[in-house]
Amino acid sequence: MNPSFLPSRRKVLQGLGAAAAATAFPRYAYAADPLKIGLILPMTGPFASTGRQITAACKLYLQTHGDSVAGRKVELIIKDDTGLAPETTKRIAQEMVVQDRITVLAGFGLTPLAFAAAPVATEAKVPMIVMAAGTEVIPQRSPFIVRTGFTLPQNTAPVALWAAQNNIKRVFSLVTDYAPGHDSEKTFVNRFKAAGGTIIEAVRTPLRNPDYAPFLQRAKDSKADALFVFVPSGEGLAVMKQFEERGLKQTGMKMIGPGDVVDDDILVSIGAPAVGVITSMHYSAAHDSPENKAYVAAMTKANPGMRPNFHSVGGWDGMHLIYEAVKKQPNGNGQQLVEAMKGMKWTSPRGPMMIDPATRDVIQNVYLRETRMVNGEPWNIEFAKFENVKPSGDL
Ligand code: VNL
Repeated sequence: MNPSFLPSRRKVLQGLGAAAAATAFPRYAYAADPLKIGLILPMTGPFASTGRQITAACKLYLQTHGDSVAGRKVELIIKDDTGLAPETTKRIAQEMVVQDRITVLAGFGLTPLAFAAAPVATEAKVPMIVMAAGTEVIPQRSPFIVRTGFTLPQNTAPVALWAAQNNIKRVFSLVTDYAPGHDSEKTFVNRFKAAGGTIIEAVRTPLRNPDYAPFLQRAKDSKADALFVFVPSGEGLAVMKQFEERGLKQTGMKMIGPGDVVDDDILVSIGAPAVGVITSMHYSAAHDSPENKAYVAAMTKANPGMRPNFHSVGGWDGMHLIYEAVKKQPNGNGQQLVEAMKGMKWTSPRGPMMIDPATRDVIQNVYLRETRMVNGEPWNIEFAKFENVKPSGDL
């Protein structure tokens, strides 16, 4: 064919207009239509562990549940957005809609990336499964978003209550300066104060190239009872290193927060300094259930040296949600698939979870954990449970 008959790549990518035009024509799905899942994740850069974990979990789901569902062949298309470039995430989402004609968009390692892709899902009318990013407001950005990960208020509220009830009176707070950090800080500060606690200082560190040393020195000088920390997955190693090097633990200061700072992906690398950290989180690789034992064994077998973390279950359960929605609506369009997802309930490796039909967000148990050495390795050992915690963190 004469190449001049082909629309130029540039024209196709002119943006949302092109995406909308491509989907303005009805697309009839036949039983043989492949189920194409477009995974957009940070596979390189500072948040590559999130991409690696979610990719591993999605591939494992395919291996264990088969690469076809309701007669449709499942195809995973994985693209790297590097983690820090929302424009790249948006462009990839557009390409996946227009060129790859994906059925579902999925992945989304960080909040700004999920925000960037949301209008593409809305325009193209394709479900967008948020597997990692945790800012509460995300599902409000598109009626096609469904979340299988967690929210920061959900994972922060329990540890605020624990601190207030465990003789912690004065807290120094440190969060990463972007939407999920703000969510976490707000939840902690409001709930801890309401329970009688005092916040000495609340500092925010940049998302790009953070240097935690000066902040941890300030935390040490503050003589707080505890240091509250939220940093996104992957950053915990640097924070724990400074906490250790500056001798904060030796002063008797407790580290508390949502569980991102003691992420299972890096916990073994952190080692002994993590012992004694108290966190609240929806998933621990040490969660004691038959589903989780099977999951951890299979993930470790398929990915030697990798311990599955909380982002991995966002991927695993995202695949489950897609498979189950397609079983209910084998040839469903985007809207029908989202409808099928609403209210769905199942037992994940993390424990019971459901998709709240009103918010399209996840309702799940959140556990209090203490990092302890077990057989020479640190694990986040759950010691209390809050059931069916809402995305708002209301307990
Ligand atoms: C986000 C929140 C990302 C928590 C994370 O890891 C995390 C986010 C990359 O919403 O950007 O642990």
